[in-house]
Amino acid sequence: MTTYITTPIYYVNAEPHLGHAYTTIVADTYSRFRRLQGEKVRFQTGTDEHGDKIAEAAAREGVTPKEYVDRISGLFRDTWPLLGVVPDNFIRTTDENHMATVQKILQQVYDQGDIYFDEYSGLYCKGCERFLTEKELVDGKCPDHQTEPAEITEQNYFFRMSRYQQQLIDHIQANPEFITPERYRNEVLSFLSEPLEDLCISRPTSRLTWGIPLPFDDSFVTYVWFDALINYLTGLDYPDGAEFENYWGVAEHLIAKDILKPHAIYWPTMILSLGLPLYKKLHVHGYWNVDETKMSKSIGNVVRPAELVAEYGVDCLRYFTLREMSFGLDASFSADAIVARKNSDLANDLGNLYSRSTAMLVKYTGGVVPGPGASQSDDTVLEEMAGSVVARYQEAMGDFQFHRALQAIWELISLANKYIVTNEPWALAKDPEQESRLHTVLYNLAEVLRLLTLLLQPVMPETCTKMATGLGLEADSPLVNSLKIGGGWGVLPAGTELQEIDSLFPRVEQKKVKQPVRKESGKKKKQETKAEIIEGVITFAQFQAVELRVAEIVGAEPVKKSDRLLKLTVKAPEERVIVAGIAEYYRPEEIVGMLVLIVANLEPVRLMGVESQGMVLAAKMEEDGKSRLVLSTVSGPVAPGSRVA
Ligand code: ME8
Repeated sequence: MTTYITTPIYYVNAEPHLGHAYTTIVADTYSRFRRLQGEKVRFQTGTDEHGDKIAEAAAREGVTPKEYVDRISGLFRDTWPLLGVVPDNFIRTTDENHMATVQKILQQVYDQGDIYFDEYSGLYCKGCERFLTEKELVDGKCPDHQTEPAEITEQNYFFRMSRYQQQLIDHIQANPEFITPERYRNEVLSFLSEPLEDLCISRPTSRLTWGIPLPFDDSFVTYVWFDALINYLTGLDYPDGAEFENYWGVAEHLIAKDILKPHAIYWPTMILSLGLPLYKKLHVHGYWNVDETKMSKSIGNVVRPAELVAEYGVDCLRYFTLREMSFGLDASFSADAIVARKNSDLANDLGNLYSRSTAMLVKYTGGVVPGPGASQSDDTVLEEMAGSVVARYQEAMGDFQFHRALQAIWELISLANKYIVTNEPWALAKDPEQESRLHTVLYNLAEVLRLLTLLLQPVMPETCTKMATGLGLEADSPLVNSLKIGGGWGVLPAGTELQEIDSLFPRVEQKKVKQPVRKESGKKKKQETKAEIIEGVITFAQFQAVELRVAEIVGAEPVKKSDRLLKLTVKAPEERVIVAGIAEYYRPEEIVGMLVLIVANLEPVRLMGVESQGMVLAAKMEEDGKSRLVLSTVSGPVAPGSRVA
C-alpha cells in the first residue's frame, strides 16, 4: 500500500499561524501512522506565491515580489522542523518546473476547447482570490474576510467547468468516501444541485503581473487557483515522473473548510478535463477559533506555533491540537486549554504511569524486564483492553478521527494506572512468595509502556523516542515502530534493560499566559496571574477559593447575534446574569426553574456585549463526533444560593 497526503500550499502574504500548523501536523501524523502500518508514504506541503495579495504585501514592505516570497516561504519551511513535521516534498509555485507544467496543462486544456475568451462581471473577494456568488455573501460581505467584494467587469479566459458537472456529481454519489466528513460532501452536492458557472482563470497583466503568463496569450496571467491546485501534480513530476506513476492514484488532500469549493469542484473538474483519474479523498477540517472568531491573519488574532513550542514543548502542542479538535468541527484555542491538557493528560496520566512503572521496575527487578508468570483475571482484562485499543486506534487514525484514537489510548493509560493501585506491587515486593505475581504485574506494565510508545509515535515522536530509550529499545525497533510486529501483546522480551531518562513532561507551572489579542479591539486583554498549578494537582486551599453555589434559573433568553450563547438570570440567592454557551443544547423555556451549579466568584466578563457574572457548570461529552453539554444540577430540593462543598 502507498499513501500520498498533501496540505494546502499556504499563501505567503503572512507568517504561519496555528491554523496552518494544525493542518500540517495532521498530515505529518497521518504519514507517520501509515508508515507504522508498513506503507510507503509521500507527504507534500509548500507555498502558494502568486496573486494580488502577495504582490500587495510585497509592495507594503517595499521589496520585489520575488524577494518577499523567498523570505516568507522560508519562514514556512523553517517552522515545520520546530513542530516535528517532516515533509517529503516542499513545493513552491515559483519553482521553474511547476510554472512550466502549469503552462503545459493550460495549453492542453485550451487546445481541447475547454478554455474560451469572454467578458464577465462579478463580485470579487480579494481575500478568497475568487468571484463569489450572491448566495455566499452574508450581509453583503464575504463571511470569511468580513469585506465587501468588489464589482469587477473585464474580459478574461474561462474554463468550461460546467461541462464536467454531471460527471463530478456521479463520482461523488458513487464514492461516499470521496469527500469527508459527510457534512462537507453534502454541502458540495447541494452546491452542485444548481448549474455551475464556468471558472474565470485569468487576470489581465494590466491589473496583475505577478503570475504565470498564459501560453496562448501573454497579455494575461493565470488565475491563482488554476496555478495553485496544479501543485499536487507538479510535486509528483507530472506527467512523466516515476512519483506520478507511484502516487497519483492514491492522492489524499487535506484542507480546512475555507477552501472546500476550489478543492471539491474546481480541482476535480480540472482533473477530469485532463483525462486523469480523480484524487482518492478530500479530508476537510474546521477552524481554530479565538473568542468565537476564526483565527486568521486578516483579523490579526493569530497564535504563533513557534511561541507555543517554546512555552509548552513540541509534543504538547501536537497532542493538544489533535486531541482538542474533533476533525471536521471547529475548536477554540486558549492558553488555559493547552495548560489543562498538558497538566492532566500528559503530566498526570501518561507521565505518572511512565515514571511510576519504570521506578518500580528499577526498584524491584534492578531495571530489567522480568518474565511474566501465570495470568489472573486482572491481567486478561488489561491485555484485552490493549487489543481493543489497538483496533480502535487503527480505525480512528485511518479515518482522521485523531481525538478518538487518543481517547482510546487514554482508556488504556487509565486502566494501567488503576492496575497499579489494585495490584499494589509495593506490597507484593514485601512477600517473597509473591515474586512470580510481582513479575507478572511489572512485565504487564512494561508492555503497556511499550505499546503506548508505538501508538503515540505518530502524535508525539520526540517523546516516544525518549520513552523507547527508557525502555531499552532503539527508536526504530519494530517493537515500537511497526504495528504489524509491535501491535500485539507480550512481545517485549524479558531481560530487556531499562535506561534512565529525564522526566517525560517536566512540571508545568501555570504562570502569566498571553492570550492572542484581536487587532481591532485596540487594547490588550488584561493578563491574569493564576495560582501555581503543578502537574494538574491543586491544593485544598486552592479548591476552597472557588465559590460553587446552587442557583435557580429564573429567566433565559438568546444573546443577540450569537448561536451559542444564552443570557440566564439566576438567583444565588441574589439575582445575577450569567452568559452560558449552551444555546445549541437547550431552549430557553426548558431550563427556567432548573437548579444548576455555578461558579459564583469569577471576575465578570463581557460576552457579546452582555456582562456575565459567573459560570454555569455542565458536563461535556462527545457523541458521534459531536460535542454535547449537559447542565449539572442537584439531586434534591436545595435553597438557591447554597454553597457546594
Ligand atoms: O487558501 N483554522 O492558503 P492559506 C484551521 N493558498 N485551519 C486554518 C486556519 C484556521 N483558523 N487558518 C488557515 C490558501 N488554516 C491557498 C491554498 S491549495 C492548492 C491553495 C489552514 O494560506 C487550513 O489548512 O489561506 C486552510 O485550508 C489553509 O490554512 C488556508 O491557507
